[in-house]
Amino acid sequence: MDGMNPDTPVRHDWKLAEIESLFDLPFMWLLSRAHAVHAANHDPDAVQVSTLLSIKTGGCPEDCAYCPQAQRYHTGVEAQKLMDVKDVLERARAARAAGASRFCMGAAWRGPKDRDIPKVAAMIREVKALGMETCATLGLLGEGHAQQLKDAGLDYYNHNIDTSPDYYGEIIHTREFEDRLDTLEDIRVAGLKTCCGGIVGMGETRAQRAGLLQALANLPEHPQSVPINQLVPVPGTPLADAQKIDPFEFVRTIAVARVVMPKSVVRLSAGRQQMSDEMQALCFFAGAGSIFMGEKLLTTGNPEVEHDHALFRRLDLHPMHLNVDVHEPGTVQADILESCMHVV
Ligand code: SAM
Ligand code: DTB
Ligand code: SF4
Repeated sequence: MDGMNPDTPVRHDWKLAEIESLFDLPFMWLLSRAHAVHAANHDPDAVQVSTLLSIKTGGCPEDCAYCPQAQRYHTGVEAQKLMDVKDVLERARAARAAGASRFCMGAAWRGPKDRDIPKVAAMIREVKALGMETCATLGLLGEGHAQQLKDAGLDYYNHNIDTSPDYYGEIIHTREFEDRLDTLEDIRVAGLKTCCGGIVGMGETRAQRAGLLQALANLPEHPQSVPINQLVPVPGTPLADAQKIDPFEFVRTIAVARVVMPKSVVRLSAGRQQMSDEMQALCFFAGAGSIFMGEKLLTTGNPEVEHDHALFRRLDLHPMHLNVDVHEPGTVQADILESCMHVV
């Protein structure tokens, strides 16, 4: 079967039935295959570490059924205005000191207004000057926005398709699936790296999880970064009481993402606070090569940094892409590496 050989070339013509049959493999077979693809294309001991910051929180006009920041749902998230550049920089420095190599700035907008771009561009320039990779997730981009962000030094733009095209209408009504594809195209054309994934555990079927991965894998280029989020159910949102996805089904989703997009970095994204350490270990084995580190995602919780450092130690994992010579004694990064590698 295609996708069963770890040397399978990058493909953009995945059929839904092929992806469904990967999901249907016996669990152990699927995991062995996914790990083989992972090890053939990536260092399986290295995990890319990103930290998120909500630079503009709440009050969003959109109706995404999962989102605590949509104004129309009563979730207790207080709307705040766009942060000041100096406060963002302080948080980026702290994230770098805790071991993050990429800093992701998120805004609860449908999309940025023209007047927002210079301020976000200033944030990007300053964070970049710290030696970190930069990522922004600001919603739908308008004319020229992607290029202006690129010119400011942005490395990645995160824009998720969230779910399969045939389930999308159950989750979001205020913008179309095609609007998202247009923004993804703007990102690609501007030469930014794409971070694009979705959410599982929103009541979709396995076929729809396969449809999400098919839509991602059949983009003109595979996203360099593929965040797979497990729904964080937030009281007040329409999905507050969604049935939790079976943990092994979530691991399967990571494994199939790994096989169909062999060169991409798959991120074990939101939902880690609700996962056991053992489940996360299975996700790393199945091909996850990135996490968000830091006690908060945008508005919801994430594991404690110390807990993640200990998990890395217990699994002999280490953070990827530190921007200084990590072996130079006395640097913050050397201390982090040492702390992560120390066997407890
Ligand atoms: N407003 C912008 C947008 O929608 O593109 C950027 C921020 S938005 C919060 C970024 C992504 O976070 C969403 O596309 C969704 O995939 C993810 N997300 C939001 N709420 C979530 C939740 N409760 N559980 C899991 N993922 C969530
Ligand atoms: C992504 O795919 N997940 C992140 C990031 N990209 C922006 C966001 C997760 C948000 C979880 C809900 C919250 O904390 O508000
Ligand atoms: Fe707004 Fe983004 Fe949340 Fe949708 S996901 S409601 S666009 S902040």
